[in-house]
Amino acid sequence: MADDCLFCRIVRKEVGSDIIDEKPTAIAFRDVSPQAPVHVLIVPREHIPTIADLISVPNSCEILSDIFSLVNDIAVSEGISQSGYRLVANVGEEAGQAVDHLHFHLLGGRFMGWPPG
Ligand code: DGP
Repeated sequence: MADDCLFCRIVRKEVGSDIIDEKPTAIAFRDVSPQAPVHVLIVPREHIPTIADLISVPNSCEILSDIFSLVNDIAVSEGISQSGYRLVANVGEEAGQAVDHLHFHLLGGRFMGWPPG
């Protein structure tokens, strides 16, 4: 845990968020600035800065299993498992990663394919 990390503070429930579901090593909450009708962030409880750092974490398999279980469960509960959804993880500044705590954006509920609708 990092004292000054926003998502660590959300995990510790020191900062309020709309938490949707939780697993032993990961939690899911709604993005404060949604880019789609469904926009959920799925984050490990442990402070892991990026995907690139995940490989050196001893329980990385358990964390990934919890994250992808949450993705599947939330896609069903939010009604986007059949229509489709996008799963995005930004890594680093150039990709637009603003919060240095690994997170997956689960986006759905609108057309995101090509050509734009
Ligand atoms: P990224 O740019 O990939 O690091 O995405 C960070 C996301 O975090 C961005 O879509 C907005 C979201 N966000 C920032 N601050 C908060 C917050 O305080 N609460 C919640 N729920 N989401 C936040």
